[in-house]
Amino acid sequence: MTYVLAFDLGASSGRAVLGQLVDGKIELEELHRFSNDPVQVGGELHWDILRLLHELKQALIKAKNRGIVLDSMGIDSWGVDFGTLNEQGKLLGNPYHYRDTHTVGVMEQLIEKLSAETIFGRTGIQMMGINTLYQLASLKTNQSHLLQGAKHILMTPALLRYFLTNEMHNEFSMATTSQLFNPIVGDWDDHLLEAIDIEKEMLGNVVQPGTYVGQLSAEVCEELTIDPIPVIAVAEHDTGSAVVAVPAEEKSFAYLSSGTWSLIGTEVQTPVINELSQQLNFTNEGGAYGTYRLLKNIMGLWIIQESRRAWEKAGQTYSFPELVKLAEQAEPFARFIDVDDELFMHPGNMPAQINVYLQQTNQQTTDDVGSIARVIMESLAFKYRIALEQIEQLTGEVYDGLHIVGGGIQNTLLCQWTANAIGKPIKAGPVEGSAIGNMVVQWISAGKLKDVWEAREVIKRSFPIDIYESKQTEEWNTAFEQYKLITGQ
Ligand code: ADP
Ligand code: LRH
Repeated sequence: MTYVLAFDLGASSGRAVLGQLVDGKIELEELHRFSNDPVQVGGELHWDILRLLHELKQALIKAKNRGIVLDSMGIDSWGVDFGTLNEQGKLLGNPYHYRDTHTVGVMEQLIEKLSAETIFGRTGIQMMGINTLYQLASLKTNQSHLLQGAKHILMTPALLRYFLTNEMHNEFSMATTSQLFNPIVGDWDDHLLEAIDIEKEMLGNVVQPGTYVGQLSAEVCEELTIDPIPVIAVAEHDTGSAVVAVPAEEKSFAYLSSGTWSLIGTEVQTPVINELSQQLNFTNEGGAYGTYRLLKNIMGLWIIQESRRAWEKAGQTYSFPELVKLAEQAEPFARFIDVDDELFMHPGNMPAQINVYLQQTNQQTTDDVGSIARVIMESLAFKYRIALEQIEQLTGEVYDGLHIVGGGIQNTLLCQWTANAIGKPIKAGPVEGSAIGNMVVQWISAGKLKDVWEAREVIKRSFPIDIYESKQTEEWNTAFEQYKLITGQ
């Protein structure tokens, strides 16, 4: 029996998952899991990219030691970040983490120079300060060493893939997250690149999800004493892979990919770039097989992760299930936050930042752990409702529920509250959405699955999907009005 291997790197953790197709069902096995810890150094925040490469290699060694034969492998990761390489293909430095402060104010400057209409109109991508466009503009302005002698820019999965194969190709789904790719012309955008003074050649060609992009290099095979493995450029943006794995039955469906970020949207065949999508600040990220993800990036479970880190630093350790339990016991609808407030974007003492928000909005501050967890979770659920209503406004469709995939579905209370907030049922599963979408693209390339719709049927019968019916509609509707009033939405 042969396997495919999916490397799925989220902002908080990474995993290598083995997949098999057995009697029309997918069987998964987590081969290797590791934390993804950004490193602060010299006042800057970077990814430990070589450590991540090390972890990928550990997974390959584990597979070898188990005698596992891999038909192919693919890598997906979080969006927008990248590494730069010189003429000899040497990495010029540790890639920045998108939460580093080097981009603060850069988007606003570029909007002044080019206008938001131009930037959004040429890319269809949500205006967010973390986008590659603003990161590169900042590096250029600050004459960063990362651009001194740089000849190549590779987005994170393409960079790791290059380390393993020696082949350089950026991939479509990931390329579109940069806000430098023009989906109408199907290429990097000359006008934007010129405005930030970056040569197009540095970004190179862009391959579509499902493309065979080489095999493990002789050097890597020798180091790990393994045979070459074919490598597929999957939908290398983790959200792109996650949406491939949504077990939808209808062409028109709404999803939430829930992890460090909450990505809520729908799948469309052409980007929706108009006045309304710009005004609502939606994005059109490229997906597999000619699709686009019309979605909104919402701050997500990052705020809980980061609160947990702050409590841990203060000597109080809570697991995620413990935090959920404490949230459940706290007073309902006592406070509200706009989870997308800039206060919550950068690493820091999140409970303290929440209290700053509460003070600014004349609400009662709190140091109670359960109350902090509760305000985050309730406010996320309400934000999902706002975004879902906006998606319906944009597409003219009415969705009969919301699919949720990703690690966040393990927070069953948040799933229930989301159902309550949107007044529609939630279909939660699978947890490993991105890894499954990653392997599905490999199987479609190998001809083992016909297309994404056959894949979605297979996913539906392979994994448990938990249904949460909406409850306490009146209370949640009343609280929603309060939430909107207090957060000014
Ligand atoms: P990413 O891929 O972005 O790193 P994941 O999809 O792995 O993120 O989701 C991680 C998040 O899922 C955590 O931040 C946490 O909020 C939530 N989570 C994970 N396990 C649990 C659990 N057992 N109970 C509640 N929440 C959980
Ligand atoms: C989620 C994600 C999201 C954004 C962010 C930077 O992991 O990929 O879609 O791009 O990370």
